[in-house]
Amino acid sequence: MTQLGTQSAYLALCPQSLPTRLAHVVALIKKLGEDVQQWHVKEVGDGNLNLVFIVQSPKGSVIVKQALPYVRLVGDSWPLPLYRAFYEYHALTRQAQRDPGSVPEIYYFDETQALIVMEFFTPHVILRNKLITGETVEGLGEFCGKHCARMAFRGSELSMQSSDKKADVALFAGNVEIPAITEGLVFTDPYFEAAMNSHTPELDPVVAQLRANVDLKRIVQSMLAKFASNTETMLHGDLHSGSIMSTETESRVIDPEFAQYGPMGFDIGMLTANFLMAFFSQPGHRKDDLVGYQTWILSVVKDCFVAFQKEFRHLWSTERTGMLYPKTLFEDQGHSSENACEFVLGNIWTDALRFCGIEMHRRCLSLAHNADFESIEDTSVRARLEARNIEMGLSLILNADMLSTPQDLAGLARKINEKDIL
Ligand code: SR1
Ligand code: MG
Repeated sequence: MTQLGTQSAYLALCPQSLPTRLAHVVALIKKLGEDVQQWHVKEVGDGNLNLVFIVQSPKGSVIVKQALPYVRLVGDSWPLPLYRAFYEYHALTRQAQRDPGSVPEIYYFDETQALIVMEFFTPHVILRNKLITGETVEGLGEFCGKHCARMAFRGSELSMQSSDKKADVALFAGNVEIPAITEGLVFTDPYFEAAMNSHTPELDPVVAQLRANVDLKRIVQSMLAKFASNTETMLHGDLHSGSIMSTETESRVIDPEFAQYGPMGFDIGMLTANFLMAFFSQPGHRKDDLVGYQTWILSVVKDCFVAFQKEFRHLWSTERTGMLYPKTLFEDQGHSSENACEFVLGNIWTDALRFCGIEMHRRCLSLAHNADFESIEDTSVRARLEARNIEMGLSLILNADMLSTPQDLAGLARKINEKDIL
């Protein structure tokens, strides 16, 4: 599938050059037809890093995603390796095996051009936009929870043969700069005055108090150590509501270019943070049915964890073929492994809550804020809602082990949502 050696040097595409430059690609011709005059190209990349083109013809449509050699959000003062497309390609193939149908099908990959041609999900839209406009998605929590459980379990040595898993860890270990973005922007920068940080000005007192909390910094650094050194499964690495596309009834996961091997609680924790940020930001977006919509978002959070735990237990009993907690040591000795499974799930839960709290902080304090808060124009309203979000994050990081169930988590969010912090 790769065209290594047959392509000229990397050159960024543009809507005008794309049809001619990709006219030779058989996979595209199959999808769009060979008359490139009929290919309509639109650049739609609204993320922080890449070019994303929708290419449509009367015959069909595809997405062409191409990495840029720098961070798009910042510009060429922040170079970024093109090799992230290689890792995204490998992550997509593994996701497709581990949770079939959950991610776009790949039609073509060109390593030199750092581009992937893949399935265009339509009429799906980016979930974050739906959450801002107040739309519901049937089965969202269940889909997300199941997906995270399948990825966590099937990418680990609970399931994989150690030789395969270790080879995969080695492959993904070549990706240094992308995890470094997360290590800096997510785990470190929010907690001091880093150069690229920004926050809503009215939040100053809240931010000063947060940055003075040494216990908080210690715990967050311990989570960074886990993120950087615990390679128990392959992560999506950037699973937020901008990495999910949904219709009213179905959801899909996109954009795993931050994939790396890491701790099982990371993806579900990051995603939960994005649901909670949608929850806390709602008063900035609507008055009608505010409570009803916030209640729905919390039901998604609960459904997601419940589905994660259910699916994980199911995989534990049906697909535990790796070297971890082997049946030879439990069932074959007449010993139940249920307690062991609950122990593993308990660790994932507390890790997830802490990762969740950290993500809630970074999206208000570091680089790359999210539209949930950022699109609230009145900064005094925005700051009031962000202050609740920051307090929830703090509470999760400091007290993760005091929350036992998804209901406890939802209860805490409801309580903090009623507080006037600013
Ligand atoms: C410089 S990249 C900033 C953010 O965009 C990506 O989507 C990740 O969330 C990253 O942290
Ligand atoms: Mg992304």
